[in-house]
Amino acid sequence: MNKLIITVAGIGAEVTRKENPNLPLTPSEIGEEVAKCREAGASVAHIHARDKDGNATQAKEVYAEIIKEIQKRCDIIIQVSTGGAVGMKPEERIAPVTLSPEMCTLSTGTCNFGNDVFMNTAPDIEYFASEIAKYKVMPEIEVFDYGMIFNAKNLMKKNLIPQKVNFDFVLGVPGALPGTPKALITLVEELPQGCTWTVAGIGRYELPLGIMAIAMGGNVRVGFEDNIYYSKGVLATSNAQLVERMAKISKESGREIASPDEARAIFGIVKK
Ligand code: KMH
Ligand code: ZN
Repeated sequence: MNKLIITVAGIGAEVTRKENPNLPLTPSEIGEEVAKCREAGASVAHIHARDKDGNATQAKEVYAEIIKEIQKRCDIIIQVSTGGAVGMKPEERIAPVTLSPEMCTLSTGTCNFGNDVFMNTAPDIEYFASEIAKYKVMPEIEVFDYGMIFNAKNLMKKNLIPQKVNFDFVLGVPGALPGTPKALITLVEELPQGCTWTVAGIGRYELPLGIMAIAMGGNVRVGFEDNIYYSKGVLATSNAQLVERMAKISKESGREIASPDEARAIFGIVKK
């Protein structure tokens, strides 16, 4: 079994400080928080950006500032979001990819997202894939619903994405796949050969699905984008607290934690 790769998704596009006052929002807050998560065991940082009012933005300049604040503190793999927030246009969402970070996300289908719709039409997905390839960024495939893994396989057949990628199974978004063991196992059974996977359990599913992934040889994503609680009714004091718990469970189970360079080797990323 490979060492465990922990991704921290510490910002998100939807969560607010009203929901968890410990949410990092500015580039320097994000830089500090990500560095603490790196110390706690994270090797990938999934990044969203916020404007001065705390609203989601895909502005290249804000992402550039965040990347600078992270890189001056640590060597974590930076994975920018191309999902942005619901309602954003593809041309807006792709902006951070033009900074050529090491990784970015690529959602391969449309799904309900609470009361909203997270739109990813087939032409838009191909547009994202071609821009991601143009800027030599390693995509991570975000799967919220069952059909999305088959859409990703079709992109592979068309050589629009690499044959070896990491899949992130995002389970428990209201309106998409549930956060059940059955849903996770069903997706893992469809994983293309040579690919790796991560699970991002939403809300109360974060911990049990993370423990499953540790046991099954997958990887884990935690953080305020997915879950703001440490336990039922108790807010997490930081993203690092959530990372630290996963790292501890994994080590106690006999599975070591991958450093960013070890995660680069597992994902086939050449350090930039
Ligand atoms: N904010 C969600 C609608 C991604 O980062 O690639 C989409 C999202 C996916 O967060
Ligand atoms: Zn995201």
